Amino acid sequence: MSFDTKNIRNVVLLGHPGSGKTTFAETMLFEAKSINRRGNVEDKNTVSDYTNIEQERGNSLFSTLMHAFWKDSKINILDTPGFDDFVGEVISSMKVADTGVMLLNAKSGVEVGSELIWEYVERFSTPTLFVINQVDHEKADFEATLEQAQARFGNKVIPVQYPLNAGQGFDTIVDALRMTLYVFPPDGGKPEKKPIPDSEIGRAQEMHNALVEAAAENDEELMEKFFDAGSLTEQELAMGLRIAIANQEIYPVFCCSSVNNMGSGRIMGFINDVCPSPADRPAALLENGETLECDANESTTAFIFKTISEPKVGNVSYFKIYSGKLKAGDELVNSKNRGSERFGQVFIANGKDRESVDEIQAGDIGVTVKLKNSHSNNTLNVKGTDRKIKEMDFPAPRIRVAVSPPSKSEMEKLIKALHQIEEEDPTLILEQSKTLKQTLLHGQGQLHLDLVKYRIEKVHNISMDFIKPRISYRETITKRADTSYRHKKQTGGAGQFAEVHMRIEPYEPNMPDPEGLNVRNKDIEELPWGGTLAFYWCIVGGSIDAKYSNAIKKGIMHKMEEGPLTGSYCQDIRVSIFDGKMHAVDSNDMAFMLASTAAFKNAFQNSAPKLLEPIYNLEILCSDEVMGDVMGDLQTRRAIIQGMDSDGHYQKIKAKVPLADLYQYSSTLRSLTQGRAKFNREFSEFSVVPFEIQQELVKAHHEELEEA
Ligand SMILES: Nc1nc2c(ncn2[C@@H]2O[C@H](COP(=O)(O)OP(=O)(O)O)[C@@H](O)[C@H]2O)c(=O)[nH]1
Ligand SMILES: [Mg+2]
Repeated sequence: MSFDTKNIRNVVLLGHPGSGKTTFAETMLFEAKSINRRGNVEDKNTVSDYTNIEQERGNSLFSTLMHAFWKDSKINILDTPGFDDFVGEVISSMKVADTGVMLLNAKSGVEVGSELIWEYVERFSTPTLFVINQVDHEKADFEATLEQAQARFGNKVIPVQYPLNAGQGFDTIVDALRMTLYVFPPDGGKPEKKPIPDSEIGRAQEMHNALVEAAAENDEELMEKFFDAGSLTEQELAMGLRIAIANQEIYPVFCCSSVNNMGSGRIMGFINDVCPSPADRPAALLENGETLECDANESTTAFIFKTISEPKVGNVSYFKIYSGKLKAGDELVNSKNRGSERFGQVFIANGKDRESVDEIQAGDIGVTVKLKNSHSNNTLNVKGTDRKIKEMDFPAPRIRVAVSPPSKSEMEKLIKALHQIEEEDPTLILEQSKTLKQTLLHGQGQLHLDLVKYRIEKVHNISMDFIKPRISYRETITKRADTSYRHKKQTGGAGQFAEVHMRIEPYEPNMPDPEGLNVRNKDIEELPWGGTLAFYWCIVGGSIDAKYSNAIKKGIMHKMEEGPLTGSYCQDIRVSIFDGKMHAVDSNDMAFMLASTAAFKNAFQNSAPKLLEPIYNLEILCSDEVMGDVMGDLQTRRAIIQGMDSDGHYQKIKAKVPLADLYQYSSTLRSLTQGRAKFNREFSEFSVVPFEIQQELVKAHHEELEEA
């Protein structure tokens, strides 16, 4: 059985953690009879949250692919984790989805997680519905949630339904699109359809008209019909809405109680009738700027949006067919590495359960196992076709930790396992930092890195501890110093002799030439770690042969790489070599290198050296009520507030904060605000470390050197 493109609906469930996405997916599957028993999050038996760690924590941490057959459609459902830490899972699911379903929690209104995801709805131009869930909750406030959604997401947010009796005992929905009242039996499921009572007819009609207007707005023919007849038929309405939704001109709002199984059937019906099929979406963008229509009769192109490795199975790849068809046994060529891959089996999935199928068509989402060398973001084509679907972009990491090194043999195993996780997770970066002499993990948040640790320990059986990562400081100078150093050694046969006189000064672009010196040659070098070394040759009268200038510069670079204060990189220094001595027999490159290293070190100590630390721009989005706590905490982190902005119900704080004070910021912020805040950070500049902190760091470095 293979579904035609036009009958496929790829739906991604979005929203703040706890809004009920996983529960909603479960009711969809149950209503569509994909499962005959409805699990729940509390009993840890939902189809979507099937991994041990998700069940342990009671939250989704990975995106999960499921599907439900409803009327004519195969609805592929991608349930995503709501935490901002796992935004990578959201991005990859949104890449392949054609409709977003954003769940809002009727008892808490629009929460920060949903706001954050909205950014991606806009970026991907995903046609999106809202579902105001949990209307059965005693504290449910549908109206307030709807108002907040309109305030936050704009006046294209238009209700299709409202609950007649929200709160405990909820069982009735007024549907203004169908102009029908739905009354659910106590255990949910299929509602009884009734006429809308007189008391509600006014409001329902008003909502209906708003929908009709939205549907007819961009279609003159429909508009005329509407004015002539005073209404549209259900089919005309659906047609108009289909276009309006696909163009993101309307975000219709539904209501639902997932836990009581009331409302999901109607929403699936709407997805079937009105939401876009993959062929109704704009053609997919390719890396070369061309586009690709979703057409089953074209040659085959598949795009891998997610890979995971499963114990016993190995590599599991999730892919979408962007054009053509894929049969089990087909061979495709990876457009990145040109390797040929056999899709021995093609599956459709419901969480951990996979069902093998013969073929899937353009627009559909499938799963395969045991691909040899294909990863997330790779496009595979039938031989003779060469396309690359535009790759997904993932946000830069926000936090970092260092890995406490276990024994050497364990370390090798650990790095290998981390590499494997890194390969599956594009939002995680593993870095072996030579300068910091640490293995670092950069991720999206504490939860994200905790999940990595969990997998390393439980799946790979390696113990792993996180420690505080070192900070990459820089060293520079603040005043001029002149110095000279004579290197002289007499051992057995040939001796070593070199004498170097140098001036060092803080470097600034376009600074005047060094006072009183005669500049012969300027070598201004951008350093690989940032900043500049300006190396001036000012020797007059041949006191040092120019052939030694390279060795002298090397000697300086050597110390610039391991600064005199704390062993950190040095930057922004001008060194002028203005005098010296050499010996006809005993002078050589080595001698001049050693002399210049020592001279540089001396001069550095005498030029009021300063330690610089990395400063990050921090941007925090938080709700009003936690603003005070967030600001209070920032004050303990040497933060400099740059600005505050209010954005709907949210406050945006911009600050500059030293990286050294951002350690564990992600978990602090989460516990401080119960998840009602998020942050981004970005390197800004290096700035001078306060004197007391500099002294502590210098002392610590010297102690470390003595120990070694
Ligand atoms: N009262 C009520 N609780 C719900 C509803 N939907 C979900 N929940 C509960 O809300 C919590 C979070 O649900 P879950 O599906 O895991 O949310 P997710 O994080 O968005 O996937 C769980 O305790 C659910 O039982 C609902 O419609 N009504
Ligand atoms: Mg969930």
